[in-house]
Amino acid sequence: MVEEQIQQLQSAALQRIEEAKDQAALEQVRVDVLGRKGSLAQFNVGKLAPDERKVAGKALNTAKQTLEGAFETRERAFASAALNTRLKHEWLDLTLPAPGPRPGSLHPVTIIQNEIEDLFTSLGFTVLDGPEVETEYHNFDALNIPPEHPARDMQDTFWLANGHLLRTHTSPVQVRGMEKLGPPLRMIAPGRVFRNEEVDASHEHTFYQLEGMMIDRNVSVAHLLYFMKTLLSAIFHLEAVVRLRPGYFPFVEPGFELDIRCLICGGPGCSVCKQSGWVELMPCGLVHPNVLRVSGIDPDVWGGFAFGLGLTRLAMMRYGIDDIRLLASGDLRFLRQF
Ligand code: 2NL
Repeated sequence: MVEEQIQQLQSAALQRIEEAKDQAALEQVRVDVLGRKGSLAQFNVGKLAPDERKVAGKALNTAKQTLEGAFETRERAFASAALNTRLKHEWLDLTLPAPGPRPGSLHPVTIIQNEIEDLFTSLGFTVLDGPEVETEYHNFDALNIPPEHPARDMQDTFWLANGHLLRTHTSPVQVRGMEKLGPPLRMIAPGRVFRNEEVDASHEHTFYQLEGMMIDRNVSVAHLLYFMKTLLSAIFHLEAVVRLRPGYFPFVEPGFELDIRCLICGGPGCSVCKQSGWVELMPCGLVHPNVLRVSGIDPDVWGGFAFGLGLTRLAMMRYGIDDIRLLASGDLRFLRQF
């Protein structure tokens, strides 16, 4: 009798399990049937006569096991249906072509630096590198800029607590080159330099310079002009027309400002050359005897020319970049154009 009731309950429960629409409905059936106050729990086997108790207990256990199995099967069906739905929505077409490589590109200043390095290397110059944190001696003293000299005010320097400084030009690399290599020598020193500047569209505290120097016997301003014209013609891909004006720098004597005929208007005058027909491009000169002497080179035997070139300014001129701050901005929209 009890056994029959249990079997009926089991079939009813199996039917409900089969009909449950989702996991929540299934959970409700489980509570109703297997729960602490569920329909199976109402059979109090303890109250039955011993022979009935045995049969009923066995039937209860069987029903419980059967139902638990059915719950599990239904649950798995729900899980796999959910997975199938998800997979259908996350479908990925593996036959589509790959997006292809996204190569980087050289920074505009690096492009110019590489070109100038190639040119000077072909003319027998060595490319030198040196520290960005320099001694006061190599940045100033060895360049004929004594402590009280106004030229120190011309350089707004980042001084470090230990008396060293961030180099304000790449000249100290050349001082180290003279000390180490001795004459005759041809070298260029490209690199990053630092000045304590108020930053705006045309001023940066960090920018790139390339200085160069040739020391040999009987080096004259004619050599200086020849090398500078060769350099500029290669950079601008045309026969550069240049002129020298007197300029003052403590490390050269005589010193010059080298101008190039305006590349935009070719002479008559425009906004780029401020109507003068010339663009100021390169400070240069013959190396001062004091500079040679302190680095162990005899100025009575050896002489040379030296020049400074603003790599950052050159890059801005070539590519028409109107704001110097773009160069170190790391903005990919800017960098991808080169
Ligand atoms: C500049 C740089 C110039 C030099 C730099 C130089 C270096 C040594 C000796 C002599 Cl070790 N000269 N470099 C020469 C002439 C001009 O210009 O930043 N001028 C504003």
